[in-house]
Amino acid sequence: PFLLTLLMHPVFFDGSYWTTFIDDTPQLFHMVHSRNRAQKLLHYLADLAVNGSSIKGQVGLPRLNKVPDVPHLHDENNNPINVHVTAPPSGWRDVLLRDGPEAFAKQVRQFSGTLLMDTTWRDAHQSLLATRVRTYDLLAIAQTTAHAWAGAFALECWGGATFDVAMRFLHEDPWDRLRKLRKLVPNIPFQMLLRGANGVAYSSLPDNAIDHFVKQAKNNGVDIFRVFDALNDLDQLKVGVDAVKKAGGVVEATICYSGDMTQPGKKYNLDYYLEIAEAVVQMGTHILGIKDMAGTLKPAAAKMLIGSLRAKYPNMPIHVHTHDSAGTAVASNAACALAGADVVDVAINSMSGLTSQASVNALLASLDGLVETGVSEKHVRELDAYWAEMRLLYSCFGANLKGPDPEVYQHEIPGGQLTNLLFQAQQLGLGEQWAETKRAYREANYLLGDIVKVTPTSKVVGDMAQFMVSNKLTADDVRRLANQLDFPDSVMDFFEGLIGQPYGGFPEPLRSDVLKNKRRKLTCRPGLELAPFDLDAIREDLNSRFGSDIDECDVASYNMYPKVYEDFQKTRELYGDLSVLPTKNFLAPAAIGEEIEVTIEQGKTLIIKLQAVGDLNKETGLREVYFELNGETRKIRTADKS
Ligand code: 3PY
Ligand code: ZN
Repeated sequence: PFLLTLLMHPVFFDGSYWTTFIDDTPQLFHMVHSRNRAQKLLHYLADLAVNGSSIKGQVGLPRLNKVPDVPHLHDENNNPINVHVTAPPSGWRDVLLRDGPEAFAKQVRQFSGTLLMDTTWRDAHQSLLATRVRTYDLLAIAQTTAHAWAGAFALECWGGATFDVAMRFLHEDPWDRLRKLRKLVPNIPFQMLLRGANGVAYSSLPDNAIDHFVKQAKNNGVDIFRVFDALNDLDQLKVGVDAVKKAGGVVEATICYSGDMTQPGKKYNLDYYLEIAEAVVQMGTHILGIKDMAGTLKPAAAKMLIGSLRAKYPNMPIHVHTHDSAGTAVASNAACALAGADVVDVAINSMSGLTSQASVNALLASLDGLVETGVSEKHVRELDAYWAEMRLLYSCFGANLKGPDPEVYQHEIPGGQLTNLLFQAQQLGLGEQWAETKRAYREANYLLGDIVKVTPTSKVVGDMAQFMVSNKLTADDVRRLANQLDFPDSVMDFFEGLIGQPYGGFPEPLRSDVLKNKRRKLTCRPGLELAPFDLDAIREDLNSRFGSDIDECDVASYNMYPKVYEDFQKTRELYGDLSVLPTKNFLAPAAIGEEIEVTIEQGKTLIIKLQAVGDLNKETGLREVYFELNGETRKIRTADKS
């Protein structure tokens, strides 16, 4: 009856313009549109029912077979707080919006204790769950989080790997995530991780693309930008810092901490950090960041480094980030707080520890009676019930890491990469492969000149390590045979200078031997060699290929990841907006008879029930999958890929 109504509509029937038709009859258009959306989702669910999940990195099924419950927070009289009707308490974002970045930084510095940033929505799941946490699950807990973390310095919720993974594996739009979370969390600043001149990509982009990206990020909800360069290359760092300044964001220019500065003879020692810090302060940062991506900042080093910076820059807020890979993050964070850090990073308990950040409640207990944080111990504890379920829901992406890895002081693998490499070794089923990879990683690092290791340089070292393991090469072999070997692309890029200039220069003669005569030897930052992007032409091209609702955020996504963006658009064309599906139904086939509730927009809910999966038609390779959609039977033909 619906199609008939549509076809019998006089405007449609007489062939008038479709667009005019849409404008004049919006109610009919909306019906077509939502039927279309429903139909597309059924195609995804049918494919899942027939072929199982195709999400890369997923091993098995979620260990939670329901939508996680949202816990209640309780006030001081132990009455539940209805977070949907009660506005969240005012927070540091109110200060920022009222007073601007400089005054915000000043007030952060004046806070009598040490503030906390929660990394649960970014680094914690990047480090523990391969960055696979979906917008659906973040939105469900957002209002509760706005209450529970009201006193936080910030929520880290964007950037790093989340951008790429959202589009590539979750088939969702990272900008949409940002905007929706922003609406639900008005009171706490949002922080993102920006890889300096690389934006959120793995290599340099033209400066105008970085400026454009950062402007969209600021306009769509990011307040504070942690900007780093993977080699602490100041020219590369400055590209990101300048972009944030132009966009009006809070700049947290960050020094990457590497190794253990307390050991004698280390390349990255106190003098090195003080020299870089001075340059970063001169760049005009609002906040000075220290980023210990591997978790090798021991308490003694924390005391020395933060204590020295505190004394030298009494007015500069200092924000420290560390990982718990060696099991010392709580102790290190406490040492930072006692040495005068203004902000340290923690994660909600069920998403903390191991390669993630320190547990919030462990740190609160450690600082109890010593340092104020402004965070409610009870509320974050109550919030944790949600994340305990989330760990089960996303268990199919976790590496089987059981405890701290004290070898991190030797191999210095960043948290996220450590889980990733372990996961790969476990997939190969070779126990000894893991020990070998870690050993090779350490050797590869020294071979490359003992570089700072974090995305994208950590990938260079990781690729080199895997290259050495798979070709059974020692560091000496590599040096000796360098001009005959075919190195991974990332290693070639590094030696060419496409990732920036390492402190102390490139190792020679290895650089020349690796590059042979195939690549240049850049001595300046790579962005200087790149022609600016023609943003108008890119927008027009995307418009012509993907429809007229392309906006500046699409242009920015395409600039960062052209191929990933194109694939994302194609998947969207096929299946619609998949971010509306509950996670268990995104990851695992529905059971026969299972009802799935999907809200495709406010007030519009679909009830989908999988009724049956038909036999394979051997001639066509198709199966018929039967659903009930809001009470009506629908049949979807799906290719059986087995
Ligand atoms: C990233 O760049 O994604 C990182 O998490 C670096 O620590
Ligand atoms: Zn980190």
